Amino acid sequence: MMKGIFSVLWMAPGMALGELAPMNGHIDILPRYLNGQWSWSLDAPSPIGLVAAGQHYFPGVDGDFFADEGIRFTRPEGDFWDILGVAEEEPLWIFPESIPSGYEGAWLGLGDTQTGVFSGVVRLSLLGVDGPPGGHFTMFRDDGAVIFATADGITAADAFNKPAFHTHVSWGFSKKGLWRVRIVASAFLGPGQTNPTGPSPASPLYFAIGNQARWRAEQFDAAVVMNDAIAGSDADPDADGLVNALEYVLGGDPNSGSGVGPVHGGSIHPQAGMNAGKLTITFHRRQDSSSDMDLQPIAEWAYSLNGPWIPGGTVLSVVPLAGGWERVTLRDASGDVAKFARIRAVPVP
Ligand SMILES: [Ca+2]
Ligand SMILES: [Ca+2]
Repeated sequence: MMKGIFSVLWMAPGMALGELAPMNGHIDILPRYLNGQWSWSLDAPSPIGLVAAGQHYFPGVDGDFFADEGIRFTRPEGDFWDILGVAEEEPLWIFPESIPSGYEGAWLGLGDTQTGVFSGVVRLSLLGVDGPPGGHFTMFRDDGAVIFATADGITAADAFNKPAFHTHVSWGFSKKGLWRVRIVASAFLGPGQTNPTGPSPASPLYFAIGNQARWRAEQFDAAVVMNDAIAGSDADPDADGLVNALEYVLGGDPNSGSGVGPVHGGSIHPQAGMNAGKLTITFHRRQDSSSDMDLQPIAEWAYSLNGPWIPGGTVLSVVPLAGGWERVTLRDASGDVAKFARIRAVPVP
């Protein structure tokens, strides 16, 4: 996986920087060539309509596709599907080529080619994919045609002669997280295979799978969103002592040192207290504890700052708040009296 080395390529004229915005529904990707220059656009349902590429992300929910909960599938049996980069029976996440009626997620096609501009096809090549370490991206069609696949490296074979008409494809990812897929277009202006256009700038397409990745896409602008040193789980870009993973689970703003959570309006720093002679800790968490949430906060207790840290606690109160949040107070449940308590962000099982 390459990181960050092409960050100037997508700052093409007319593309503004800013936080990424979600885009759902039927979306067509349009490489276009006008006045000797390539550009990339996205054609989305109203009210978004036609916009320059590079400013939106496609949200994916980690839930069973067949139960209408999200875009999680299971890798089929058979050696052919090794190309997806996951073992048989393992999960993978697919923005699908074909959808059931009423589907509200993002499904992405390649739009109609401009008429009267090119001689022959528009060739799309995979320039690079950034995403979770060890993850793989595959673009394929339901008939089994593999168009792009990173599990066997990115080579000249990762190319597609796009038909003139609008066509949909599946976009598969082997891990949850935030992904950037960059595609380059080229074509001939003719007559025949003459007058090549040269390659287009790379189009960044952002896919955010799982609640934490969607949160990341909404918190950081395109210039830094793929930079783990700023937007990654372990980073603390606002230097308030809470790494982004803790900002995420406690409802903080990763770009502000404010101690008040912008969504739930309470303290993002856990508060210590006493109840019946025992230590308590109060913190905020999401009411949703589905796998889509990725991380959740748990309380741990210790007699010394060096540990051992023992997870658990007796629930004293759970107060529902706006925006799907709640405020929780736990009390030390040990026989002795703990002197220290902390909150740790752990994966949702
Ligand atoms: Ca922070
Ligand atoms: Ca913060």
